[in-house]
Amino acid sequence: MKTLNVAIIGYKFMGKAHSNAWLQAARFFDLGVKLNLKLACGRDEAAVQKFADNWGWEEIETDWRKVVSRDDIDVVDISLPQHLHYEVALEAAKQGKHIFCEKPMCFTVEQALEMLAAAEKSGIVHYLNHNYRRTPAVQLARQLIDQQKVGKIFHWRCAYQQDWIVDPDFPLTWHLQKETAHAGPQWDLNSHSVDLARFLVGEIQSVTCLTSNFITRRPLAGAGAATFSSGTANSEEMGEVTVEDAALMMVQFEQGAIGSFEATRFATGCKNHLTFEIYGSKGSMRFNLERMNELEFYSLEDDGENQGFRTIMVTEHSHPYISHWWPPGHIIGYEHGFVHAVADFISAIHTGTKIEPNFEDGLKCITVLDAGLQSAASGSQVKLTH
Ligand code: SOE
Repeated sequence: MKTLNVAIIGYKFMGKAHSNAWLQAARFFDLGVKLNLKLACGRDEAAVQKFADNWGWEEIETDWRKVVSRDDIDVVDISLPQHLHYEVALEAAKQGKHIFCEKPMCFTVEQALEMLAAAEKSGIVHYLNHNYRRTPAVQLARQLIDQQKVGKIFHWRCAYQQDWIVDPDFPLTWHLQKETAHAGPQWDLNSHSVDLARFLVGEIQSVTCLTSNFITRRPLAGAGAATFSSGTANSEEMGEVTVEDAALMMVQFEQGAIGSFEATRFATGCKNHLTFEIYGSKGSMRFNLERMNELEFYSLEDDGENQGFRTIMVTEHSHPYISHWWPPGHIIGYEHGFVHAVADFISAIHTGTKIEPNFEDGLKCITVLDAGLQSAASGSQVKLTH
């Protein structure tokens, strides 16, 4: 059986979620190849060694350029903050490595075009980890749409609400600085929501967006400060927040529907509250990531007096991915979408096929997000040219 040697670059939150997926995929899916957790890379040698020991990565490296140029590496997993995606992905593509890259893809449309061109030129499998697409309930929503159970879609309503920086003492982490994040929730959260909208409704042709800042200065980050975690001993010194705190975007879809996207880290009480609603000519659907095993469905095909939103428990073996896991009602979690992504990514490599979302999807997503920032800056609608 062929072995694929995987290297992961980055070892924080996404490094953890991806490592779990690289380990679990072979245990729950018949991949057709053997996965070898060959190498973990990060600047802090002691930290990445501890990470590698915990997850079973064979070797460590502190220089990503050495990783992507090694002949014995087949797959590069980019689990880094987004300001590093472009440079690493370009070099990994040039070296012919299959790429499993975290979202959001990069900073600009130009970077996305270059990443896509390099990946296509090398003939590699390139995947952009919008992990929520591989939530069984989201896949079921797509099946119901494809079966015309919702009919023509009129409305898309989506909100991705978190609250981890509502505390003014939360420090100035990389997510809150333009040079490392490019933008705030418009990039970090609306990238997920736009990907889901493209997957479930279709392409977007125009965007109108506004953004807001609620806290403009924060203490400089001390030790342990990270996503969702304020760490300790943050500095007395303050720094400027250089990205938006919230974004509100309205879009026109090419197929005629209109859509709204709310993205914020100031929705107090909402932890990872990604919700969408789809309203169509024959029915409607509602999804809430914090209740990710459920999909609410309304059908005009039900008898008149029996019409109403029903909650589908998406845990039957006939539902997407579930047959690989547990009996009905034994729910799955956040980490399972990453395992589904690894399984589908390896299948794409093994069968020489494409996987979605990939860098082409990423380019279309970045185009929408960037149009949103342009609209917020100008105060006008921005029409997209694909
Ligand atoms: C922080 O907002 C974050 O970790 C995002 O970067 C992830 O993409 C999201 O899935 C959870 O929240």
